[in-house]
Amino acid sequence: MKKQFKRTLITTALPYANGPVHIGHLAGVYVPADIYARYLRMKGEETLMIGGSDEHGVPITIRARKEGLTPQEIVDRYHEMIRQSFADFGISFDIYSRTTSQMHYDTASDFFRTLYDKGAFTEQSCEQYYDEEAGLFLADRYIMGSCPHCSNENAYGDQCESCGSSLSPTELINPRSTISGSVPVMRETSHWYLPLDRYEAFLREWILDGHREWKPNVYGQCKSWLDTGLLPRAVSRDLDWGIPVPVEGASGKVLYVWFDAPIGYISNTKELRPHDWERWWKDDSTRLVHFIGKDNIVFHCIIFPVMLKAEGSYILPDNVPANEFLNLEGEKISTSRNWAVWLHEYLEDLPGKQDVLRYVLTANAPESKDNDFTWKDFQARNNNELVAILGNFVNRALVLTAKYFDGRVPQTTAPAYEYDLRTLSELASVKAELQRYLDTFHFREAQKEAMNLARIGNKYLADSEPWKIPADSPRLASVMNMALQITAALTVAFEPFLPFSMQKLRNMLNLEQLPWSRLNEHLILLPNHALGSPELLFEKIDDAVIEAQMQKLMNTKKANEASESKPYRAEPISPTISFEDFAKLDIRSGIILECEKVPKSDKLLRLLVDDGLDKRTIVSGIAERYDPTELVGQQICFIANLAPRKLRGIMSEGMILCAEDADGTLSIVSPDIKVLPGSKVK
Ligand code: B3M
Ligand code: ZN
Repeated sequence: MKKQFKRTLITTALPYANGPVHIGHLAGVYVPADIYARYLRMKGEETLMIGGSDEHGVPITIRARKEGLTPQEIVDRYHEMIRQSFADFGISFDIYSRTTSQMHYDTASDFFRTLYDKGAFTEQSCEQYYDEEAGLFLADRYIMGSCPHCSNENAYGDQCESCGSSLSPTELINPRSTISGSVPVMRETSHWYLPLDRYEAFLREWILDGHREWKPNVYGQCKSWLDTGLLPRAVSRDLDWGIPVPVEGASGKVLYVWFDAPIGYISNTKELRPHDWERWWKDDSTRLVHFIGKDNIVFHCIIFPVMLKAEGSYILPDNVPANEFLNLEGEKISTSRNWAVWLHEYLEDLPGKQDVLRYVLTANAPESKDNDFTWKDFQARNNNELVAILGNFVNRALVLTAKYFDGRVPQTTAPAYEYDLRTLSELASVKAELQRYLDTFHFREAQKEAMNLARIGNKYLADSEPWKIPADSPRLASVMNMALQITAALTVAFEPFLPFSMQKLRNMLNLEQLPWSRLNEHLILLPNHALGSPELLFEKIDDAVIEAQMQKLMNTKKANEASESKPYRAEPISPTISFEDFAKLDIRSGIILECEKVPKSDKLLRLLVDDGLDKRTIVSGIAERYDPTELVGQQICFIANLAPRKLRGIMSEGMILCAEDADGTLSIVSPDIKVLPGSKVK
């Protein structure tokens, strides 16, 4: 027996607030969730869509350290940016909050405490890397060393980005702390664990027997986790950013980010509905649906449900329609390599085109396998589908009505031709199909069905050829009436997918937003109803626009190749010297008085330098970098007591100091303010 639900609680993965959001986020989670939420609301079903930023976790602390900011400053910046991007793209959250809210701190702490008091955790001690210089335990990401598989010297404690292997910090060869650079030591610590292994039987029954309807990719991943066997998972960390473990003697420990983040769904519901949040979380007539990407499946299908089950009073997810990944021009989207289309940049470059992106992302949604976004396809879908099919139909319907009926809906008469009847029956089947696809999270098929409605409209105009019918014929009125009813139906069918454009279309029709149930009515618009003025719903996107976007990606690629082909390693440090050794060097500042190229040499310049006591000649190999004339008057540093030596027949009395870049580029080391020539450099 299928359960009867009274309401739906939709949650969307909480993006980490350590960077802006890109098309992959939108395609995988937020657009599908938004389509679904809008659809349910249109059906009049009680629905909440919950979102928020995930503001804990190590990547945020790393970003903060890199930028010299506090983690709070980082999350404040990106939370706001992400929230704005979602709002700009019409993602219709009922709430978009954050995991640094007081409500969340309280909710997550209480949740932990309840499980703790119930004895749901085990406590285990383990050895972990500790940075003695910085005085803290190191999260996996804070440890670097050589990869045991490919000997990349900059592998992280959890992963080698060069060969892709996942690692544990103890596997690294020559580990070093990225915080102090020191060699970490093993130190004992203890953590609380959620004993997932004890829930295997429950999970098998609940998922493998009870939820065979889950998407094959989701069901399959769960099955493979369960078949491999589950291990206890640590739910605390030694870290100074996060929610403190609310237990005595746990100072310096915070909740593991994957423990607190999903509780964020509960906290945010509470923040939105302080008085009846329990109805949404603890009443089994509520249907809980998690929208996520495939890398989050284990957390939403196994770990969070175990937490909820252990607590005892919560419902479990009814479905977790996780998506695969979206690639960009054939390559994996990568934040660190800047291989992405960032939502805020998209809107700067293509203002007002939110719906075009929503459309293309849904048309290519990575529902059952990884999929690819390309700018060429983006252009083609805009020009050949949105403009040529949907926009064209709507435009013809409205322009012809404006022309022949003064912008008023004409009277209809009974269907007269075979194609009138066929069109009516096709309209009815569109609604049934559309609904079937939406109910089962097949959004790309659903959107295709909506587009079919516009195709039916175009076909109808091609069959009936209104432009050939005499203006005063009742047949023309009837044909245009049908075309307008299809246009009105489109505002319903496309509303979940293209909310901005449908608002625009409703304005053209002078129509309010209709409930889903009216989709297959043939008389949405009453005769004589006055329409608004027709406008273009979509516009063609030119090659130049697409080329500019491709160029942007090419530039990224070039920059990446340049930095990746030469993985930079500074030269090893020379053997240690004593202070006495150092003091033997007499380094001075000087000013270049004269400068010329050494004949028959590409590299050498002859410099005449004021050393504060006298003038001296120095020969230096910087001719490839500096033009002799630009150096006159330049301050330099030089070794003043180096034994003179002959270079190309010129006696050089010292050596000037230069920094040499990895590619051999030299640059003169110079005091950053004017100093007297002969000043000691130490
Ligand atoms: N922030 C991971 C991610 O963005 C994580 C999701 C949390 S959902 C509770 O992929
Ligand atoms: Zn490796």
